[in-house]
Amino acid sequence: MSDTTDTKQALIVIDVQNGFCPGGNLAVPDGDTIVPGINALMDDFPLIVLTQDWHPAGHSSFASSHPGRAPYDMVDMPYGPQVLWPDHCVQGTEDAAFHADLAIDRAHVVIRKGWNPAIDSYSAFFENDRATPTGLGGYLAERGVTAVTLVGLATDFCVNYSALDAAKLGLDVTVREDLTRAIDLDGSLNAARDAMRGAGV
Ligand code: VGL
Ligand code: ZN
Repeated sequence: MSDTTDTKQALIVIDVQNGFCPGGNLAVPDGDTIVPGINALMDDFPLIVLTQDWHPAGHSSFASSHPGRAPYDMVDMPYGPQVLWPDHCVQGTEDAAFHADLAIDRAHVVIRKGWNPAIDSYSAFFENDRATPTGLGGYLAERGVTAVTLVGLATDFCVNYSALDAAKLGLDVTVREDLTRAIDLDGSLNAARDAMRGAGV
């Protein structure tokens, strides 16, 4: 990335919500420690996007919606394999709220995702069927954005999927790994790193 004050650059802050911070329902170790660095990085970008994991109660990605299943089990959904999660980021709850110290007033756009009861959505761009768009790709295209920098939670799920989709859309993608934290289920962090590097991120 050459010049971060270029108007073609956007910062995408993925899911910096209470649910993914210590004390949250799907806490990522040290998830809260990246908040000051993200706030500082906002100074360098003319366009700031936040994403918010925003599930209805009883969402199909929750283990509690699958009798006999436990969190972190895998199931086959019509759109492919899906990890089952603890109930998290339910719409309107404290768990779904942004971390209190995140500078949310600086955001131009907030993309809520995962609100379709039948499909999970890790990526800021497409739901987990990899086909249903959130609209962010169109928004960025219309604003003339050609390069995005990603930070937030979690490195190996929502950041990873968002980075891969951004690359697929032809954007120049940077992940500031120092401003992400991982869940790391069964080597998922290493797999995510390999996938992102392989995609030119
Ligand atoms: C996420 C699992 C389920 C994330 C969201 O933000 O990485 N992970 N929902
Ligand atoms: Zn979720």
